[in-house]
Amino acid sequence: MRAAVAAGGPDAVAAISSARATNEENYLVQKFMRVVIGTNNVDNCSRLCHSPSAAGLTASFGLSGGTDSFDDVERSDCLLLVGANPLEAHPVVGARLLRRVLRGAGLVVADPRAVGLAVHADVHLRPRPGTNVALCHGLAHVLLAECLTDEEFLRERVTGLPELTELLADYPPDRVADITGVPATDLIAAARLYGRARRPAIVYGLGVTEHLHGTDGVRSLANLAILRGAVGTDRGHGVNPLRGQNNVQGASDMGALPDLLPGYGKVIDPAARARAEAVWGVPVPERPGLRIPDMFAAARAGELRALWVIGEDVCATDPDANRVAAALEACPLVVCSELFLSETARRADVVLPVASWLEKDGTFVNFDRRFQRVRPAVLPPGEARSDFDVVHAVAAAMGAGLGCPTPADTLAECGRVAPVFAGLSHDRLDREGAVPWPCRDPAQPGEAKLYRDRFATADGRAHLAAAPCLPPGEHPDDDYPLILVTGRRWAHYNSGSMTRRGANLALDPVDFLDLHPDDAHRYAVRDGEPVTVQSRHGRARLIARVGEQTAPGQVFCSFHFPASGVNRLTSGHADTVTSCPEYKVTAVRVAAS
Ligand SMILES: Nc1nc2c(c(=O)[nH]1)N[C@H]1C(S)=C(S)[C@@H](COP(=O)(O)OP(=O)(O)OC[C@H]3O[C@@H](n4cnc5c(=O)[nH]c(N)nc54)[C@H](O)[C@@H]3O)O[C@H]1N2
Ligand SMILES: Nc1nc2c(c(=O)[nH]1)N[C@H]1C(S)=C(S)[C@@H](COP(=O)(O)OP(=O)(O)OC[C@H]3O[C@@H](n4cnc5c(=O)[nH]c(N)nc54)[C@H](O)[C@@H]3O)O[C@H]1N2
Ligand SMILES: [Mo]
Repeated sequence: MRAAVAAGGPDAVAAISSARATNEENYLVQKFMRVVIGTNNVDNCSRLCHSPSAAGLTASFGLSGGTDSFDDVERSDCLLLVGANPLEAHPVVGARLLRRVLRGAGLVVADPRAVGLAVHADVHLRPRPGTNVALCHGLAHVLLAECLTDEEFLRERVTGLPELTELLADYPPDRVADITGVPATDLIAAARLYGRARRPAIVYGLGVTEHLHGTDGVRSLANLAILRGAVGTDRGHGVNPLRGQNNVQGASDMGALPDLLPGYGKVIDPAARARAEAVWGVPVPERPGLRIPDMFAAARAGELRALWVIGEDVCATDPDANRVAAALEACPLVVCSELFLSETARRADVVLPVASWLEKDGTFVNFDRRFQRVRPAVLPPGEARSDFDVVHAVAAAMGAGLGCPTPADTLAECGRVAPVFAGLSHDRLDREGAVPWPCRDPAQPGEAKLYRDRFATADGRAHLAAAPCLPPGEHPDDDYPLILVTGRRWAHYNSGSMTRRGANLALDPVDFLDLHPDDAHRYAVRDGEPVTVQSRHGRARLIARVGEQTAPGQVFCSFHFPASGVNRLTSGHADTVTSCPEYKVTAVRVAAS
């Protein structure tokens, strides 16, 4: 890395930090990059996942996290579940939501597929993939038209109503039905359920974010809670992303992001930099760093000379995988910190074996912003060391010290850089179990529910967004007539590197492509037989599974078996605000193989 800095300057080095690692490890990685290397080139897999939530929720409400605690969401009398499949991807949450529904709460599900909780919904909206913005506007149109809004809340605590009202005139249910494929009657029924509930809650997932206009999707969804006065009040339980990795909220909270410091101070804000500089004792670079896709582009252009990939299997899970492999090939030094010899580790110049969460000490932040402790339950195998020790050792080898000798010291230092975490410490978590942020003072309980008094925006108000519905990046045509949606299956986890090694493989041994009987017939594909899927970017081989869970014209698969090549199919299109990949819309064709 020293040679890379000497040859290309600090910005010729970049790191991808792990949303699976602890807060303390993520804090150290970003500190290493900013203080020892001297660059903001650090990012984490939130980029591929819920970066549109961070951007959208911050713009609408002021802070980058879900608005309410899950315990509160569970008390809601009407759930609006959009683009999330918690029975498979968040089974504990899914089971608790299902219990709530079976006990009488209303349920509206918006998902193109008839899976999971959709089967139990009062109304199941099946929008065409990539049309969430129009769908939300359609619901908002009905809320306004039928006076199901909270006028006092809108007057006292909200900006942007005139602009949104004007935009919504263009989204009557009939037009929205044309754009989304959702019948107008279903749209009206869903809006009435959400609009008439006493304490509605919105819960959502990647079906909202992983789109060309994912941030607009989040903001349009937030509009619904704002119109109802169901956020920051007792009249509802807000807007809640079901975040993915065990510590993806924490990795971002800790500032493993190219434009944000720990606690979300902006790199371009001199006051935020000054706070970090006062603790770190060195200047913080002023220019935001590279996002993950820009790191790969810089590598392909010969500008990136060293890339440290920590706990992310970019060759398996980033989109347009052929181009990711080309980037790693072009980069003179690739270092990979891993539990296993992943697809990425295989292509790295140096592999550093690291310990898993079961083997280390620190904290995670879960999806409702609660800090919780993890402690070593077993010893790491062989020469594996924690990411914490590895980052320290690499800094030491470069002649630098990072301070922060223990994870507890590290969280304490983070609290000095980021006032929103100042009230947290390992001691306190050991005593109290879980504490949510913001928590500015050791004497405060932390804010499980946000925005009771004011929103955290500059003017203290919630901001309605009047974003028009724009088309997705990929469109079907004669050559690629189907839309491929990718997502999760219950028995496997992301790259599958942790679930294809054990008994889970027996639960789900085959990488299926789900398709509708009409399409199976049209393309002469038979249930249980191999199928080749071709997109404009690459090719994958899967096993056909014919059924009615997917709508005609759409196919679905996971990305849990890298050998099948699913992420060679997905495109470089990404959310225009955050660069989150458009994993949910790829035009493909299928053929028996
Ligand atoms: N078993 C298991 N659990 C996991 C994971 C795993 O790999 N396996 N991964 C973890 C991670 S990292 C994450 S981020 C979470 C993700 O959890 P989820 O967000 O629930 O996961 P997905 O299955 O990717 O997508 C959710 C749904 O979005 C729908 N969808 C696609 N396009 C659209 C659209 O345009 N509009 C709407 N309304 N819906 C759409 C899909 O049909 C899918 O059912 O899960 C976490 N939990
Ligand atoms: N087609 C398609 N692709 C997708 C998605 C999609 O919906 N569709 N979803 C995207 C999303 S939301 C996400 S979050 C990404 C996830 O993608 P990744 O983060 O790449 O996948 P994981 O399998 O969760 O974990 C990556 C690696 O971390 C290692 N690991 C586990 N614990 C530790 C640790 O403590 N330290 C270190 N150093 N390594 C560790 C594991 O061995 C594993 O190889 O995939 C994205 N890719
Ligand atoms: Mo994720």
